[in-house]
Amino acid sequence: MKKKELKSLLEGKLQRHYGVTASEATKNQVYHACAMVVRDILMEKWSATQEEMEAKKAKQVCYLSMEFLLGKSLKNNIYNLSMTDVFQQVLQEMGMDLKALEDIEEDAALGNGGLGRLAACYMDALSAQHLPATGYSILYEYGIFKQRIVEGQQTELPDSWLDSGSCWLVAKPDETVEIRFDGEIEESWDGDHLRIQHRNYTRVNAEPYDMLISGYGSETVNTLRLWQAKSPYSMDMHLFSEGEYLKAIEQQASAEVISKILYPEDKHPEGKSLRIKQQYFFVSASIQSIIKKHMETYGRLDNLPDRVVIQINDTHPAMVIPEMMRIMMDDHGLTWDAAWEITTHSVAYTNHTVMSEALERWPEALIKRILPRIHQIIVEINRRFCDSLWKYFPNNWDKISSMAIVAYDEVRMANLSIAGSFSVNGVSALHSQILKDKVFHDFYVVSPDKFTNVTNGIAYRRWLGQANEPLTSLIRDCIGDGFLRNAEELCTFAPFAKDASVRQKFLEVKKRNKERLAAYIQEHNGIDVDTNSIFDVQAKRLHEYKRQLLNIMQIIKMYFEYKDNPSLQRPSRTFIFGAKAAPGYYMAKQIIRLIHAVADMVNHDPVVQNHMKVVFLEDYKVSIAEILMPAADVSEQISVAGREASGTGNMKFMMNGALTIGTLDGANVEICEAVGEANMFLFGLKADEVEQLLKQGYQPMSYYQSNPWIARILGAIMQGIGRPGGRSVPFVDIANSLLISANGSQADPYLVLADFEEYCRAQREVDRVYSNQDAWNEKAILNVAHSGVFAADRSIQEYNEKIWNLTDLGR
Ligand code: RUG
Repeated sequence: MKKKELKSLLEGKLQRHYGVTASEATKNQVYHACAMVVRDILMEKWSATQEEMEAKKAKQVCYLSMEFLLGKSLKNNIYNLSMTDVFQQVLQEMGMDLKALEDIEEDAALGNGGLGRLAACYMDALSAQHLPATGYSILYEYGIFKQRIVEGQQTELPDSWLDSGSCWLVAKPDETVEIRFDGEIEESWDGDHLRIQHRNYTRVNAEPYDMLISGYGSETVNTLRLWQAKSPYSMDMHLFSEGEYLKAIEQQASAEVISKILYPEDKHPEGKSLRIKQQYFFVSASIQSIIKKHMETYGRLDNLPDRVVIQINDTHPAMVIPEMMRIMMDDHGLTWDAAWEITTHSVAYTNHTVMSEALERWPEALIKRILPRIHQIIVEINRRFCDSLWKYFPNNWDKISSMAIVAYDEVRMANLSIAGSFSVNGVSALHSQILKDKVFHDFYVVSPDKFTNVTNGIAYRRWLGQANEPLTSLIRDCIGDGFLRNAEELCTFAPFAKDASVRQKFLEVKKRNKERLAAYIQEHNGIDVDTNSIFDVQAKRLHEYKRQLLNIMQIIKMYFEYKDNPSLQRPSRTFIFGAKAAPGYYMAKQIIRLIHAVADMVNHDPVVQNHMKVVFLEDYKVSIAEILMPAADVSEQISVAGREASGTGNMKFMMNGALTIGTLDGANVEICEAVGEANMFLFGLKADEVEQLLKQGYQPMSYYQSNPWIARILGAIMQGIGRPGGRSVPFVDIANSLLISANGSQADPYLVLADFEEYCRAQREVDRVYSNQDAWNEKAILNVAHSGVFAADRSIQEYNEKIWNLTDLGR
């Protein structure tokens, strides 16, 4: 688009929507005008995509996910439309700055972390690969909480993102569907046809809002459909006139609370009825809309699996299985067998965790009360499934009951997901292997062909192209810009690692990015960090298995080493953390507090502060990650082996030229394969060694007794950590969690003490390599060059080849 045309489009929006000229408009008005212009352009492409899908009778993927962690849209859409330059120029002429407008937009943070961000990356890649897709989720009014640190402790504030975010939503009120909760099921025979009637139910309307999903350089614009809960009942005027104001709106409020807020729990599902309602609400709305559209087009359901594949992102949308059965049997009169055939050929399940506490289980009584018909269907699926297992495991009731979907008064969503789908995939090679060998081994024995792996990937044009313009232009200067369409071309950057002038330029790029982050830290934390120090970053959700504690213990050790020997020669370090803890996760919150106490101690110590600093970035989110990743030298991926399903932050850091210090866990294994062991810092027990140690009886106390550093650090943690000469805070519970087994539970279940010595060794190796800047930069460039395999484009191609078999709209 030419400058002139864009200018007149923007002026038109300002005039018609706000009654102002460009020179009168506020920044906020110009932001909204830009969003409207972009949305119009996308809408045209979206209509063309829909037409093409209809003409080609295309097969599409319906990606059901409770979470889509989208971040900001304006910059991404303008970039994908290749309109960054023209926007910049026109806005400049209007006396505005594109970057400043981008900053007005709040992150759309409809997700907790990796799982939600993955869904957003995949939507982007699907459009870029011109593959037809619709994402389905909930239009949460409040996304993940805003984290505020008060006196070193996390507090949570609501995140209302819609003020700046609603301009990306297209309301589709005519496509509203009805969702039914509670009540009773009445069965009656109509000849030989069983009639199911749902009586006394509570009705909630699901209203769709569509977001248009662009992809880089692609004409395909896909849809992300977000459902909002609305009560069909207006206020009770009788109660209102009686003065019962709260009661008058009670019914309305209890329906609308369903889409009020994203659950901020990450791998800590609780048996809450609101969560069940959220899951069923969005699953039922989505599948009703999918089936309705399919019936309008084809008038039959037997060909549904040829036109639609329903990918469920973790077990959260697993109720799609009984819900599909319900709609096909009760509303369309299909037999059980016909409905089951269609369901199990349409649904595919991605597992994202091996942690048993994160595999969802619902109290059966709760499902029965809230979703009586769904409960009946789940019970019948379970009966038939257990029958079918008999032939594989005759007389083996233990095995069958461990695989059952309903047992011990619980509904096991993972077992339901496996039984009701045609594909089960893990998200890294190691994780998928663990699923087959351990977590779902018995299911694997029954249906080995169902199981597959698709290693995660990232929307690299956002994480490299947009977030790191200086590095992108250095790569472009060396190898051209083909890598922005085909990430595999990044490998042609590898030979430049040997080129001294490229290494020098790489160093300058890193320095610029570190300066940008340093300015952010100065502004938000008031801490002055040295951009010549190693920027060592751990940014991810706070969870014990991710072992932020291991990192902070090593930092305390370094602190003591400088105190013991102030002339110690080492490259200086800036340790940077970004992490939200689930509000109810006590130990995670304690660890955040410990990080702050250590920061207070280190940053105020006159002897140490010139050698090291500790920084905690408040409210870590997508837009902070975009500043953080490009500036990192060291990427901390230090989970206990066998627990992190994949990780995706590890990929983003690598692509921006950080060297990984990590265990052989999740996708770190594949990072190691791609870049080579010599270009990262591996340490720690491997997954099978972890299992073995835990099985044979892990005694963390023996490490405490034999390693004087561990004893000294834990002693300090117990006694109290804080600013020299100031108040210190004791962290007895943290130390105890590593040493004492309470109520029969394993002390230090994530083997922090077992891996401590090895981790410290790897950190000294980081110092050694960093001391030779040339050697470091060579390795960093090789990391960038070998990161192409972690593009979401590759993951999407694999999903398509192994599972989806979609129609390519590009051909
Ligand atoms: O913890 C996993 C990450 O390892 C993974 O990279 C990400 C995307 O696959 O999903 C995360 N995850 C898992 N988030 N929530 C869950 C709970 O099942």
